[in-house]
Amino acid sequence: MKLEAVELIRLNVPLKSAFRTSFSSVSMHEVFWAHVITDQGEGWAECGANDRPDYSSEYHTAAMDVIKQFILPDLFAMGDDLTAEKVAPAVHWMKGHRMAKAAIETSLLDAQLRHQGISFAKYFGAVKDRVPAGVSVGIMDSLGELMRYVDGYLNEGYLRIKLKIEPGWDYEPVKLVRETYGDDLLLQVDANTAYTRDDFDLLKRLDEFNLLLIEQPIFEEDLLGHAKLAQYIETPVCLDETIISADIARDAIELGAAEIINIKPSRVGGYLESMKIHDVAVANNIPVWCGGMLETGIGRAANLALAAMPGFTLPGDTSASSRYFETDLTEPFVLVDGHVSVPTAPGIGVDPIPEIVERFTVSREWIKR
Ligand code: NPQ
Ligand code: MG
Repeated sequence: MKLEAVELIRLNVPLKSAFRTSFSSVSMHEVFWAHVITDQGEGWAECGANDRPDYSSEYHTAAMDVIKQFILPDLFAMGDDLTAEKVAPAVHWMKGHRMAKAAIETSLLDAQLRHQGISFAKYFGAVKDRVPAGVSVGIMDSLGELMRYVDGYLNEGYLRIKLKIEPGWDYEPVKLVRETYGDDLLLQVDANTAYTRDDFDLLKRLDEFNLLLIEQPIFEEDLLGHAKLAQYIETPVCLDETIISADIARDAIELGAAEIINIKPSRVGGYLESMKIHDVAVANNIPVWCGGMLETGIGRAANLALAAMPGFTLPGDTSASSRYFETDLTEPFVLVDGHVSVPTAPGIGVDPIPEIVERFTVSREWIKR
């Protein structure tokens, strides 16, 4: 295909309630979309970069700049030879910037598959038409507030609860949720790297609660530290921020640092790399689940297709649109019997709703070949 132009749309979408993790608390989803115009039609993707380099080293204005300055010139230069599968090799020379690369690769994959009449789910080899939904619950100001949210999500039918934790907000909230809802509740925690190698005894206390997993307990570059922790505690160690490629996934598994993997397409450079990580995990009998950022329907749709692949055996963070937003910018994804349906239409299978997009648009910028 030939890339004609790209529109970068900056959006600020208010969250229904503040989302607090060990590294930030946000009330606004500040994000941008890549909208590509090709000779085969249009494509859309949401970039996973936050407004600050807090989850990873990327942030949205930097990702937009690297797209404009380096990624697009390389892709424009490819003329008719461009395909979505050729993006990663073409920009491999560029160190990092995986969320920026993922946004462009995904929007081109969307254009390509819409043109071919193939859904993301079909392209990925999905085996489900709906996926079990978990929900990510932020750090709260009190245990009472936490229980109100957990109760609400369970009443909506979410099949798995993930609690954000940090030193000082870990043992007590986990204990209260476990004791309130019993041993059958699928319960896990996510530290977003908030602990250190000195906290292993603190983390071992959570073994009491039969958690599904503990996600990214320590520094994302500390593979050995996670391997040591996995030996020291019973709770399975799941990695998120650490796993930025299939090669690192393979090494983390071999070292025993990753007993479970959260596959997050924007973090690893896109859905093609995500498929490779899925295959590495399946080959090593490592369960995977689909992680998320705070995606609008444009990002959520693509994640659901990935989560329908056979190796995704644990509920992911593919919550309904209403978990985060009063109004989604596509047809909303809804929770039915604890599951969310996988889009079946070509490409990502959903379209932006123009009048809603307008409402949340901060800026639009065209880059032409
Ligand atoms: C995770 N996602 O699994 C990430 C954390 C995350 C759903 O927990 C702004 C502020 C955007 C905090 C995106 C979930 C964020 C954010 C993702 C935290 O680690
Ligand atoms: Mg995480």
